[in-house]
Amino acid sequence: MTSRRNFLGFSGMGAVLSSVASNSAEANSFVNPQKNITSTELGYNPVRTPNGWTLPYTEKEGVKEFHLIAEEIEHEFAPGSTAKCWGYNGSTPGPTIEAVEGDRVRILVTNSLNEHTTMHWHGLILPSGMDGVGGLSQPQIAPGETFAYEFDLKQNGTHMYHPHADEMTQMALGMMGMFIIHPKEPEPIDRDYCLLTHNWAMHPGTSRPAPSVMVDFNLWSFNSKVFPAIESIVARTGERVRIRIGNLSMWNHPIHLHGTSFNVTGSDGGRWPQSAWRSESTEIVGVGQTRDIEFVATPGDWAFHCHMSHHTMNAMGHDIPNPTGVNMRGLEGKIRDHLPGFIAMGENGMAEHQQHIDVGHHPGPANTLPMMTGSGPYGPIEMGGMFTLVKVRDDIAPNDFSDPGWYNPPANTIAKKISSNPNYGNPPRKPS
Ligand SMILES: [Cu+2]
Repeated sequence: MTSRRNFLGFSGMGAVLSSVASNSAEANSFVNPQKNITSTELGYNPVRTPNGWTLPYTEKEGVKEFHLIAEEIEHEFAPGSTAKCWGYNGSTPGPTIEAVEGDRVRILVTNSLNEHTTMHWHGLILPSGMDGVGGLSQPQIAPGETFAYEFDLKQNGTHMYHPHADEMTQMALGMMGMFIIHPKEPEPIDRDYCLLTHNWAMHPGTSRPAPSVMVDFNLWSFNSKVFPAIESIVARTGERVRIRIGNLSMWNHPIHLHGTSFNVTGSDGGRWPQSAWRSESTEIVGVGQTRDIEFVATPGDWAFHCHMSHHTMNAMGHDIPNPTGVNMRGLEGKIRDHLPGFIAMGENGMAEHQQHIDVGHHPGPANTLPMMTGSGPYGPIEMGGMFTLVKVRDDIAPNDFSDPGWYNPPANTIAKKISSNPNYGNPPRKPS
């Protein structure tokens, strides 16, 4: 078995690749879509995986060979919360696999876990024995073993991969990735992004996701990151942007984009004929499904998030008594006699949670993210979880994906205060 260290060198992660590539004939044939290879050379416009990466491959006698390794990793959801997760090649989600319809691919899967695993290619049309269901379509891949999967790509679209062995545990800990198959003919997309949704039960103060939780999760992620650690989707005004969204979590996610009407244009069935497109502002991406949305970028900083409002929060108690409207004056001191540091919150709403956290006098449990976090140019954004931004500017170069900072709106196009008098005006109320 190749040692993990050697393997990572061979797989070309980051700077390691350049030193290996210069003195290894095999590594010279390495195709790394993240390095400056043009879309013409690749034959497709590569997908960008925010906070993630794309798996390089070697071309071997007409077969594209990829190598995944299942292993335990140290993962950061956002600064302030790290966990021992399981993933592939050093990350969760595992690296995005990209290939072209008609390619023959060989995917080596090395198991570096302490229990067996397999790999299922979710949505792919392939021989039954390559489908990766442990015990059904193949023997389990024991710890230390490497299996080879090899098949022709007979379709195009947005697909996923995940284990089909102790699936509940292995997926709960982060083992999953996206598998993008481009059509033979290039598509008129300027920027192509992919996001994999997931949920995690990180009990307060702990550092391993709990696999036995079925519904009461407390971290909701795009590409295993939570707001404000999720990279922005960046585009230039007028560009056609596609975001491919996959769901291997335990909930459905109504994914919502502000400021535009997008088209739902595809799935694991590839890019649909235009007659099948739907104009939406929110699209439910069901468990086990993928959906592609496309829109023409308009300038601004636009929220892009799951519309389940608890899915845009970080760690929180879901079974606390309702404090809204409860007069808690006097209560705080009495509870503090028993619980030093207790702060009575929520009488007027929950927004004060972030204020208390931000000023630092209400630290939460160790390794646990506050429920609301993140700040914008006008103050706290009061979000978490599956929330990020689409940032569109007029002056972004074609291959520039760097964060352009905050949007500076044109004069007279921003909501503004016109009164501080609570009795201002005469708003009509529903007649009694
Ligand atoms: Cu959601």
